[in-house]
Amino acid sequence: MKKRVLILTAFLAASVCACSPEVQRDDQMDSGNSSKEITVTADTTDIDQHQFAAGIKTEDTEKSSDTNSLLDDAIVERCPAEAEATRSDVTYGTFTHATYYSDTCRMERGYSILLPADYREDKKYPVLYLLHGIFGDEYSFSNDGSNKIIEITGNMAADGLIDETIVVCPNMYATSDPGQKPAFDKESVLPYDNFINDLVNDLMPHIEENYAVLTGRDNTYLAGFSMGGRETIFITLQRPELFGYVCAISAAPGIVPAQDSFMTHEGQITEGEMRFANGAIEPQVFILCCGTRDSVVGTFPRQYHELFEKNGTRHIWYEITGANHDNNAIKSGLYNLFKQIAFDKKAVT
Ligand code: FER
Repeated sequence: MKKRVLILTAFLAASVCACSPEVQRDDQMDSGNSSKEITVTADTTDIDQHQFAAGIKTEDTEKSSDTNSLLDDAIVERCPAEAEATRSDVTYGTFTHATYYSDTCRMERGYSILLPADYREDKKYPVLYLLHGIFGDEYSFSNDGSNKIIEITGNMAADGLIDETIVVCPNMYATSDPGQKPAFDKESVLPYDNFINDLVNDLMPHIEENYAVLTGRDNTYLAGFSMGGRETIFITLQRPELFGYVCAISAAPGIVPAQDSFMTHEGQITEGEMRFANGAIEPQVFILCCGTRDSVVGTFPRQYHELFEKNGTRHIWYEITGANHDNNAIKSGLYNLFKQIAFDKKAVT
């Protein structure tokens, strides 16, 4: 059944107005249809879904000049150029694709996995679960070379800052109905909120059984972009004992009740529940970040930060000056997550 969503028009128009001319050009590059009425069908193939799944395509104009940032725990807004560079002295890992049976979804489901170049069964590696944006799937990150995930993890491991790390990119749309598709309405979003069950009960056990991974929260990391950032926060609050290092990049609205140009969100939890349960173990590192020019989620990540502050939920909040809903934010979040891991783990050993 077709569902008409006219609000996208107003949203895109509003987001363009809120930006400088420079940023408008970037946005137009991606959608080019900000003044048109957009019809979102049940399969939502007629809007550019890529901007949601893995970020808007923008040129990286502002490179960080920070070259010696790894010796401390300071946040660096931009992923340093050398951290994302393709180096001839580093052998990088590669993404492959595999499947697992999900009891939650009652079907076989896919994931992409980045194994270090010299991955060996007789070693053990920490794991990052990395969650894509709305309309995405397990290929959203692995098909987009400009997020530099391979380079950032490879370079930081080659420099001895972090252990070689496995990155698992699941399909976050945890539905048991193969015909169900994501869209901006309450029913269509539910499978994202159900992903916590698939992750914890199906995917993580599968990864732990089939790969040489270190287990436990010290070696299990969670990060996500946009819709994936929203679920990262939700999952971390629900299961803080599972993930020691967490980063929610440009987190989408809907954890708490909200209204934006896309839809009304009833909220997964209340504002007062934006905290860990009393006595809960908390992540060693819990980062929230967002670009200052995010044209999709706007100030919702900041709202999460403010709720965390109000509720005494320990976290790191920072903004990436000039970044949109794009890979500049993704690279920054990943880099800083690994940087905090590097610092934290060095500090304890
Ligand atoms: C919303 C705004 C943004 C929303 C989801 C998003 C489900 C996600 C954007 C993305 O993943 O890029 O209101 O509601």
